[in-house]
Amino acid sequence: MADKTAPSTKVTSSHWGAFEVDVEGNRIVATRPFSQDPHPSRIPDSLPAAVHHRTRVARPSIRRGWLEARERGGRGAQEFVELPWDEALDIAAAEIDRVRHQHGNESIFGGSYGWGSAGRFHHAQSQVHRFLNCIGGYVASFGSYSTGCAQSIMPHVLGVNFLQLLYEHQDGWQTIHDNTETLVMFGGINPKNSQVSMGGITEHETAGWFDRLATRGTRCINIGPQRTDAPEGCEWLPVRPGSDTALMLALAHVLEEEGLVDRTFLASHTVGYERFRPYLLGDTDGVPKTPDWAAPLCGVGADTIRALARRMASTRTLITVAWSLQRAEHGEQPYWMSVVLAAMLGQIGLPGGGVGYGYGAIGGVGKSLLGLRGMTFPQLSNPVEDTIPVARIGDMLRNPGRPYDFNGQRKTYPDIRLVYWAGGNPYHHHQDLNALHEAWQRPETIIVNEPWWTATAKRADIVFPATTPYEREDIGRTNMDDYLFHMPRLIPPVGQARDDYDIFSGLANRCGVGDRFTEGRSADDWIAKLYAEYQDAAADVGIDVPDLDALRERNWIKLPIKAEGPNRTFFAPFREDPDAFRLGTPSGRIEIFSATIDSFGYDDCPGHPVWLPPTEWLGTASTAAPLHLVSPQPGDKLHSQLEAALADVEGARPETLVIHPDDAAPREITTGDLLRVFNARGACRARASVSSDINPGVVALPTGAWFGDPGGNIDPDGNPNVLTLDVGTSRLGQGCSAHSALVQVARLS
Ligand SMILES: Nc1nc2c(c(=O)[nH]1)N[C@H]1C(S)=C(S)[C@@H](COP(=O)(O)OP(=O)(O)OC[C@H]3O[C@@H](n4cnc5c(=O)[nH]c(N)nc54)[C@H](O)[C@@H]3O)O[C@H]1N2
Ligand SMILES: Nc1nc2c(c(=O)[nH]1)N[C@H]1C(S)=C(S)[C@@H](COP(=O)(O)OP(=O)(O)OC[C@H]3O[C@@H](n4cnc5c(=O)[nH]c(N)nc54)[C@H](O)[C@@H]3O)O[C@H]1N2
Ligand SMILES: [Mo]
Repeated sequence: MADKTAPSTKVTSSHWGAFEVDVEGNRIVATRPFSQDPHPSRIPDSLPAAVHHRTRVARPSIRRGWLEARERGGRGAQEFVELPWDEALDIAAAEIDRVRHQHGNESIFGGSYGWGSAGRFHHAQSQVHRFLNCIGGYVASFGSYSTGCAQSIMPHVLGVNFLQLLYEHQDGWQTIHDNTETLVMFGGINPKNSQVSMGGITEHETAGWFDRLATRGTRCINIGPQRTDAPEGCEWLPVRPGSDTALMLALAHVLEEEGLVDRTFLASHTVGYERFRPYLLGDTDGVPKTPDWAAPLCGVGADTIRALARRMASTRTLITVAWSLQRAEHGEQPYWMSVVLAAMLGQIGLPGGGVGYGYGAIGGVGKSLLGLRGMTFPQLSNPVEDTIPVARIGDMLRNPGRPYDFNGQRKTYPDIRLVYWAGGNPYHHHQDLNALHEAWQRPETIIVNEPWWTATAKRADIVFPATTPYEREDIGRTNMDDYLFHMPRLIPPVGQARDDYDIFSGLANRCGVGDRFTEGRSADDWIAKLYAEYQDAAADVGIDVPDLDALRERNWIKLPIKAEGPNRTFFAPFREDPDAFRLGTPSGRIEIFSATIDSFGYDDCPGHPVWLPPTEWLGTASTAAPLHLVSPQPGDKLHSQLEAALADVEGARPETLVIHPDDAAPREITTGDLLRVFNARGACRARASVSSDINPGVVALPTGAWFGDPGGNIDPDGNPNVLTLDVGTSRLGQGCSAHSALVQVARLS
């Protein structure tokens, strides 16, 4: 095969979009925006420095205490010994064999959550899962930190697979533009977040659509704790975090009170309103959910609530809900209640009406493309059936054998002896990191494949250095983007890094399953095979894609898979004929009351949506922890990726915490001050940005700073997950509750 080291400038793809890369010798020296992108992301600016950063893992490394005495304690506190590849692979394979033979594959956790990097073949999750399946399976995880709670509740309510609804079936931006008069955005729609989309996003469109909505006169209302959650020009209705369900109930109450409920739609397309209505009116609990009831809970005036409800009933209204609302304790409730509110308005199934989720969360939502599948490295099947809800990893490690509830099932946490992680950073993504760190000491062995010495790599026993996408050839494509990329190998592997595929091939050979894992193919062979299958699948739907050599030559192509003009509203057929187009719920209708959920008997998620205050929110604020911390996604990177380079920039660390002037003044805090942010779970440093773009009582500290010091000390760079609460959203969803946390802030003198 021809030399795959590319000439000096090539385009590659990433989760934050395509970009041009300049290479000199063996180094990436600069990145530039891709010509076809109207709103390119600046995230790749820090990429050259990150790829060649001193924090790259240079060689296979084993923690000294583990290597010498199989000590478990000391993770994160001990030095590593560098070993030659063959020796390190021998040791890791022998340990994997020991654990699976002594304790069974049920004792191996391979959930390995995380975004890793774009590129279809070198997809770290697929690689690790395939390897573990070849050796007899592993405990997997269900759902995501992004939408785990919604993935559990929404099938009960709407009878759809939530991810399919999100990515393939929601109204496209053109449909919204043409039809929606009022866009009611719970949690905003943030172009900062829509920079990113899993698998890639080439033309960043969200900001451009907001310009067009403004020209058209669409009223866009951002309901949430931060003005900056929506583009400039949108109205801002500040609400207290965690209170959206109360606000939605009050909007629903106004509809009832003022005769604005679409009873015909409720009768023909929903079940259970008669069970919900007495709760709404207060007949069941003596508390009518009026605007006056909700006002002190959510911080929005009763008159404003009334006016908004009337506006929603009298115009074509699309309610959108950010994923952040369900990344919080009782996150099931605002999601369920948003459907009930939309059903009461009777616009579900009308173009630009009803309810939608995650517009802006990632850039691919609302693109309306013909889903063209393919290019998936087969993971094979997992002989171990046990899975955990993804965000319950801390509980799992802490409590082997403990029973727990999940979406109607009574389950038991497995007894995990070995953890294998590739393509994720739990010390970035998990909540209550000090507690995680204690639980993390329990397994006998932790193996991590990582390009960088992240907090997770530093707390592993065996670390294999992985290549980044710029060091290997791959194909970039996703169902949510209309471009196809050849991702060239731009530079040779940094240090002794190897592709995940090579690492797992090496382990598979040693564990006696080499042929099963590789099927006799090299990475090149796999890419050629998967690409050929993709080409065939495209041809089946009449789309011509060039062969692999031609794609290599062209670097990228635009695919003709974008719907021109408005798309067909997914619920339109159901709206027109609910008997012919039944939903996948037990009743075939939208379930305002769910007999299934009711039968679970969960007090934290009963049979219809209810107001359940979170354990930690402004309603339970104390002098020790008076402020609500939201920890949104960072604007300058993807999660913790590229942090190595960003943290080097003078003054960039610790991370910036946004605080309202009313909260800053009594603490004598001004912009630029160094802060201590703390609660009973931990503490981190942050740098103050005093701004009235945030609600009083709320502070925002983005995720993504690498976790520094374990134990009770202060995290130096500002990782909010030392402060967040590690509880499931409820027994139903068991999702991540990152956005429900109370903290105190003080100036660090
Ligand atoms: N407080 C709080 N916490 C949150 C959230 C929140 O809103 N608030 N959001 C949550 C959400 S929605 C998410 S999705 C998670 C994200 O959490 P993660 O997905 O775990 O975060 P990343 O930093 O993207 O981790 C990916 C890791 O993969 C590594 N990597 C990249 N390419 C490769 C490769 O080819 N091979 C290997 N082996 N490794 C590779 C990167 O270096 C990086 O360390 O965070 C969650 N945590
Ligand atoms: N640049 C960049 N973009 C990203 C990512 C990234 O790391 N960097 N990560 C991607 C991933 S994995 C995901 S899952 C998505 C996440 O997309 P989202 O879940 O939408 O994102 P967040 O940033 O967690 O939250 C958005 C806003 O919700 C508000 N909010 C928090 N709690 C509440 C509440 O109770 N009520 C209301 N009304 N508002 C609230 C906060 O002010 C916050 O800024 O973003 C994706 N986009
Ligand atoms: Mo996410």
